[in-house]
Parts: sequence; structure tokens; C-alpha cells
Amino acid sequence: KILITGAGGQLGSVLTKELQQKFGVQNVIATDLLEKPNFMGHFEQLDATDYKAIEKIVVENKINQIYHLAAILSAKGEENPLKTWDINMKSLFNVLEVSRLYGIDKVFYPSSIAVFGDKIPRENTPQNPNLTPTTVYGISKSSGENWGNYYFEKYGLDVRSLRYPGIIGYQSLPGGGTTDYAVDIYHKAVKKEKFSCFLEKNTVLPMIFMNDAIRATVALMDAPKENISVRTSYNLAGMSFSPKEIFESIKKIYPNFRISYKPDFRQKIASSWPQSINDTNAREDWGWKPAYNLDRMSKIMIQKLEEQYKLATI
Ligand code: VAH
Repeated sequence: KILITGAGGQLGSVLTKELQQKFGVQNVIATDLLEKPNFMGHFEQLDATDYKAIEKIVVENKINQIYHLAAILSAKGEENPLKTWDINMKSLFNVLEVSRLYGIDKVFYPSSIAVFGDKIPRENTPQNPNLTPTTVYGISKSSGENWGNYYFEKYGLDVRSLRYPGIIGYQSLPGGGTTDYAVDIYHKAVKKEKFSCFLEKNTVLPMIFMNDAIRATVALMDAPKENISVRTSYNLAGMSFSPKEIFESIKKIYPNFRISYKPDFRQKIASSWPQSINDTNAREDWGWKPAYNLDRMSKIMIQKLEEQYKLATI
């Protein structure tokens, strides 16, 4: 059985559905700090910083895989650095320890392009540069990756991880990240509103369409153990674009769409991150290849969001 933390989040909510389909609804225990009243399937409220609470769920449900998605993201994390560190690390240690003690088969831990700092090549960023993250979130993810590797080396725990780019999907909303604008912009476009962007127009960042992010996660977790050569976290690429480029892609569908730029504190975070990612290891080890580019994504985002907003008004 599978335990997923952060199941109410942007990625967690979509990954939960995918895992339910793959393993059966009754075999996925979805958990989140916040209750999910209309959840389809097995849901339990869980504070992942509470070791006893995780242990109880693992034992009672005979869990053998854990997807640990609960975390505070980059922009939100800067509001309270020590609390962010505490939550992100404590929850990870709880997951690693419970996995070691109860013989969990596989653990998935999401890392992020936030682990790279501004002292590395920002184009085609390699797998193993010197990591000098600039946010507390990035520091927690780069440390977390190394802890995953440590548990693998020391205890043989099968921890697998991806450095996700910004994830863009129609199924859910992000919360507290620096890449959130790229989801919000589609919602504003579909609602025929003007978009005010918190990054300046030429800030290129690595991004990935939700469907690709989910497919990468499943492919990594399904890969034979001996294929996994990276035990910290795999670089993963989808596409790269700036606010101006995503705006132009949307304008092909909505010619009257308008944008203005009002960079805030998140600009500094974005400027410290890579523009594009070299994901050769993922391609070689488990056959990764993204399927979506910007225009293809824009088409689907707009079509799906139009359906959602139409349904909401009926
Ligand atoms: C954030 N979306 O902006 C997250 C991510 C690509 C960075 O980890 O914080």
C-alpha cells in the first residue's frame, strides 16, 4: 500500500489520482495537513512533522511505499525561514526513519530546480554543479536530497528523487512558489482578465507540464533499481520560457489578452535559478523524454480551464 503526504497540494492531488488508478483506490492512503471533505478514496488528516502520527498510519495500513510531497515552497518559505526549515526537514526525517524502521520498499522525495544557486551555468545546468541555493526552500531540498542518498548508502533504503522545474497544470493550483505565475496566467486569460506578472518579462525559467511531471515520476518509480544511478536527485527538463513567451503563446489563442509586469521579491529568487536544465542522466537511466512544449501546453490548459469555468457557472 502507498502513503502520500501533501496529497492536497498542486502535484499531490494529481499524483494521488494517478496512483489510485495504477494501484487501486483502496491501496492509496492520501494524507494532508488540511482535511479534504469531498475526497474520493482513503484520506487521513496528517501532520507529517508528527512522527507518531506517520508511524501509526504506516503500521495500521501496512504501507510499503511512501511519496513524501508535503513541504513549504520557495516564496512562502522566505516569510519564515526557520519554520520552513523545521517543517521541511522534520517531515523528511520522519519519512526516512519510519521507512528504515518498517522496511518500506520505495520512497519518493521531490526536489527542485531551487537547489541550484546563481554560481553555476544557468543554461543547460548540469547534474552535479556546486549547489549554493538562495532560498530556505532550496537549502532544505539540497540537504534533503543528500539525506535521501545517505539513507540509500547507509541503510539500502530505495529513495528516488526528481528536481522538478515549475509545474503547470489545469487540475490544481500551486501555493507559495516562484513559478506560480505560469499557472495563474492561464486562469486570468480564460477569465478574460488582465494579468499582472510578479516577474519581469525576460526571466526564463525551466517549467514542465503536469502530465509530463506525473509521467516522469511514475517512470522513475517503475525503473529497475539497478538503473538508478543518481541517488541524490535527477535533473528533469520539460521546457523553458519567459513571462513574455508564455504571454505570446496565450495571445495566439486570445489575441486581446493583456499583461503588465510588476516584479516583487520573487524576481530575485527567479534570477538565481537556472534557465534550462541538462537532464541527460534521466534520459539515459530511465528513458525520460518530455512530450509537451509551450504551445501544446497552452492549447490544453486553455481548453481544460474553459471547460472548468463553464461548468462552474452552470
Ligand atoms: C517553487 N514551484 O516555485 C516551486 C519549485 C521550480 C521551483 O520547486 O517554489
